[in-house]
Amino acid sequence: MASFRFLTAGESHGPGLTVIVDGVPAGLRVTQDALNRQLARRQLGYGRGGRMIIETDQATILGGVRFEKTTGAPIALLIENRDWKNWESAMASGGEWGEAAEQKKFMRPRPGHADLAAYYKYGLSDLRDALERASARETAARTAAGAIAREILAQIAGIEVYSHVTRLGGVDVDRPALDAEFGDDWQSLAARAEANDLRCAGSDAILSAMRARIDQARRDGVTLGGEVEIIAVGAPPGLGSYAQWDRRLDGRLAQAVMSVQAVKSVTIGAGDDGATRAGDVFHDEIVPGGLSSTQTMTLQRPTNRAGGLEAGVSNGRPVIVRAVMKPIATMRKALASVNLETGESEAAHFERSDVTAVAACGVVCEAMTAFTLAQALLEKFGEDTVEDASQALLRYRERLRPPPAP
Ligand code: EPS
Repeated sequence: MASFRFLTAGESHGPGLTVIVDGVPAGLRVTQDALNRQLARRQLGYGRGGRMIIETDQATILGGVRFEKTTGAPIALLIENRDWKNWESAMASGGEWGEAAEQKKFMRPRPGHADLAAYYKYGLSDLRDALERASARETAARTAAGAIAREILAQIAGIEVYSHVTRLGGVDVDRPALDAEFGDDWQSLAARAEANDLRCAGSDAILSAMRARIDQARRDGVTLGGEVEIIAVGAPPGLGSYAQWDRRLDGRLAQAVMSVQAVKSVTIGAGDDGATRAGDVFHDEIVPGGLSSTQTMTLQRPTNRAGGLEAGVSNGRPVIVRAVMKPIATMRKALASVNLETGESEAAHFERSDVTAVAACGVVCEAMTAFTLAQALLEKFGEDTVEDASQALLRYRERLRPPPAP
């Protein structure tokens, strides 16, 4: 089992979210600023709701880091909920059930959310207990853990993880146009996306259409989903393994990204096209890449339909994961539901929500992708110190030499 892992705890309207990130190699530079930068990215996005105005997420490091360097001990983080001050009586961990809790209680499950599942599973008499933990607020904690994973990737291997929104509420980017403009220059594409409130690299006309769609959904009291693409650049070949099902990196990435609240579909590379394209236009040919500066032959893969993964192993090309986020289940135009106390048909519970959070979902999916890749990197190159892992990666790159040209 990988040493690098994380656990989160905390409720959306409790005092805060906590994260323990375990198995972080010693000697990694980690600053509160780096964590907070990622948290701030997660809070942005056209279509977010009132909560993001209340919160300015900040991670406080409670252990595992001294003078900006990790010690090998578990890293403990706290992200306080500013909204807690409005919920102290309703969400208190001590004392007795009272008027405040009663007012916040609900028993009309929202279709698509955790409410009904939790009612069956945990026998709840207040569905708030489910809402509070299942809320996507928890993704702030994941983003903080992911920020540490990003440092592992960057400092050991120079790997960077980007994302951008490709579809939103039925408005799609012009993919051929993006491919023609950026090709494999993911950094520039991501920079374009990062500069706007949709985190989308599409044209101004597409951004306007997306914003209009969000405005209309807000007026209609409904929510919108979309698709994000996550790209990790710089991963060496050989992460993951085909030797056993649970070591396949594609499967591990899919699990990590699918676990993000509201994600309903995960694809690796052009995986969807596998249902329509013949093999000769689906796979990526292998061609000689000429001599390197050290006079050894290199190989090239002119296309990357595999999304950087073949047989569950990274192949040196950018790792590309796409995730579809469903529309958020909490809606002003509430769907039909049943009051679980009376058995009567009633509209589902509604409280403050986002019209869409696809832009934020991209940041969270980056975090989960970074976490999974960092886990695979540390498994292969050593989990104890950054120095050991970096040296092991250098030696590995030395032996990554294809046979000499005939
Ligand atoms: C979120 C915080 C939540 C929601 C949203 C995501 O805060 P609140 O419930 O106080 O508005 O805005 O989560 C959902 C809508 C949901 O259904 O899970 C956040 O921090 O991202």
